[in-house]
Amino acid sequence: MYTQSFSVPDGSEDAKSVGLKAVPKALSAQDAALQSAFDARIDADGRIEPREWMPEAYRKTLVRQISQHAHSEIVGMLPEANWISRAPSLKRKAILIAKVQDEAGHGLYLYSAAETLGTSRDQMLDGLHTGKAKYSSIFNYPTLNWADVGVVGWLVDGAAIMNQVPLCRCSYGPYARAMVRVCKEESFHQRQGYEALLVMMQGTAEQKAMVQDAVNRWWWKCLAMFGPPDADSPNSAQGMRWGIKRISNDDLRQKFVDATVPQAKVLGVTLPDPDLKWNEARGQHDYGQIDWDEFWATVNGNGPCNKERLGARVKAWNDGAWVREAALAHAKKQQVRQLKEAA
Ligand code: BYC
Repeated sequence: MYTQSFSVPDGSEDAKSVGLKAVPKALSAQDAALQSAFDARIDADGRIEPREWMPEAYRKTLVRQISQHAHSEIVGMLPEANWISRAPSLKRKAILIAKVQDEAGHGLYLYSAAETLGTSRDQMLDGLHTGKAKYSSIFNYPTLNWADVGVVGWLVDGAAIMNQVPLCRCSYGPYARAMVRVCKEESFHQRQGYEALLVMMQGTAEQKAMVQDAVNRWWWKCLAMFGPPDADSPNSAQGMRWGIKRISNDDLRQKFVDATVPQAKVLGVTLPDPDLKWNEARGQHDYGQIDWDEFWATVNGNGPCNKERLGARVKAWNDGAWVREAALAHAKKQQVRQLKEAA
């Protein structure tokens, strides 16, 4: 089962029963002072940096979210990499290779950001490989044809940007800074996907039908990507209180729908939702019901590609063992040489 949340020992049972402020029960006078300095920094919208004091529950939440995010980036390489060898032209192949490489880079920035919280990369990857850690539901669906690659760029990366731009203002410095670069690259990814689809929509009837079919298959999965409705989101209130999350799951989902509708019109595709319509009074679009049972089944390991995705990551890790061993042996040799020279 690929279900359990990533659990990092925090040395404190109290952290499990936190309220809106994660204050362990018996705080020493020194800890109480540190906690109030931390709260004041958060209230003033300041940044927390790695060597500064932070409540264990804040650290644990960040490790959970950032490591899940990192896993999503590297698992997210798989559905698109599947099309590198079959891209329809050299230009599309070069763009796709660059995009997939960017996702690997995003994974690296994010693992590095999480490491500053005192967790090791091996520990995080073990969480992924043993199925304890989550990664985004969206990457458990197959990319069936070339139009899927365009739609993943347009809608999946579009949803990712909507979710990630507010993370550039996250209260934890290393995560916020990593997100600035990630968002710049994601916005290139989104535009390349949209442009590839615009070209297909000027092609044959068959090409147009491929695009519409891909939009039909991905639309609802992208809406679910933002996470459960606010009322069913156990982590939201605390995440927002700490300035980790800035905009709620439902508000981001609404912004995504409102931004995407006009783009779909320009593209000439229909979004597969009979209930999707402009609500004059709200100044936003109404939309239909998301299938949350399907979302949770996928998050809990039973989506169409969960086993394939995890299998590919475990195989890559095992196949790369010799590279890690060689790098360590080389580093050791260099260290011995430097010590000899210094002596
Ligand atoms: N899939 O209380 P909630 C990308 C989990 S990368 C799976 O609302 P939170 C891209 C959630 O983890 C996309 N699980 O949680 C990459 C929690 O479980 P745990 C990834 C999900 O943390 C390559 C439980 O449901 N983006 O786009 O406040 C190529 C309850 O949820 C999902 C990020 O990771 C999901 N969709 O909010 C192209 C961004 N949604 O951990 C594109 C950073 C929820 O308690 N992360 N869950 O066991 C976030 O912004 C937040 O963590 C989330 C969830 C909005 C995802």
